[in-house]
Amino acid sequence: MSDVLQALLFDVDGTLADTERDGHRLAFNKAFAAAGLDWDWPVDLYGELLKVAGGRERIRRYLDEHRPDAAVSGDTDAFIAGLHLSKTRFYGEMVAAGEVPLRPGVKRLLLEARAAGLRLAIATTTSLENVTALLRQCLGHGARDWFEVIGAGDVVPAKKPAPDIYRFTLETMGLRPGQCLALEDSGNGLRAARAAGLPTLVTVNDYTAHDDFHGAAVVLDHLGEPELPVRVLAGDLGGASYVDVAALRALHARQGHE
Ligand code: XBP
Ligand code: MG
Repeated sequence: MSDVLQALLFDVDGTLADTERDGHRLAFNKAFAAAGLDWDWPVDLYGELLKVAGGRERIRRYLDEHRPDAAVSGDTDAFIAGLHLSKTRFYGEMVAAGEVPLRPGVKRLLLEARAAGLRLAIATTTSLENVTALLRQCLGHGARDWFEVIGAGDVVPAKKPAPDIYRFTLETMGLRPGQCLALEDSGNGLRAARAAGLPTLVTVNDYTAHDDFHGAAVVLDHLGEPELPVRVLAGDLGGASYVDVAALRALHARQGHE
């Protein structure tokens, strides 16, 4: 890859922030309770359900596999859409209350990347509404504009692990995959990015630590900070103890020689 690094494409859930266990999962449970359902997604079950990207898709899988006899009033699509709308409201409230924190190193790296003139974008399965709520709460009102493109949710037909959202984001920016680096946290996300041709840095979390990360440029526990060194789980960060723009440029350049 002889291209120079021009842009960083960020996943949101699990990558920018720890959104899943204490965010989305609890919001689903609140929506179930508000709908009068006796459903509850404990931490372990939610880990299994996370194999399905997308909230509506996840509810459908649960219904099919765990509640095949559930009496759903009316049309199943409408039932799922209604539950998911309620879940999104609860999630927005939790984000606005500061209950969904950014991961280590994320804010620092975004600020450094902006200062270095790297272009920024988001490519996510979740909704635009959820992304903007998170950016506003964690990074301030103007943060939406740090990102040239926010590829989110249903703007493409197929969610990750399909590459569609990354392709949409690249096309909108007018960039080739070799000019970019994707940042992901899950096997599904990595597959989506790689299928779009993107070199990919992975930061794992408790839910994704055992996913298949074959093909990642490097796999880390988090992005790190000067006082919080990273653990390199696979690949090579060139001796850097945390992820900064220099480490990303070097990582990107090395992808051409592997
Ligand atoms: C993220 C997801 C979801 C969110 C979805 O995948 O699949 O966890 O639960 O939020 P990725 P919605 O990080 O790979 O984009 O409920 O809005 O779909
Ligand atoms: Mg993710």
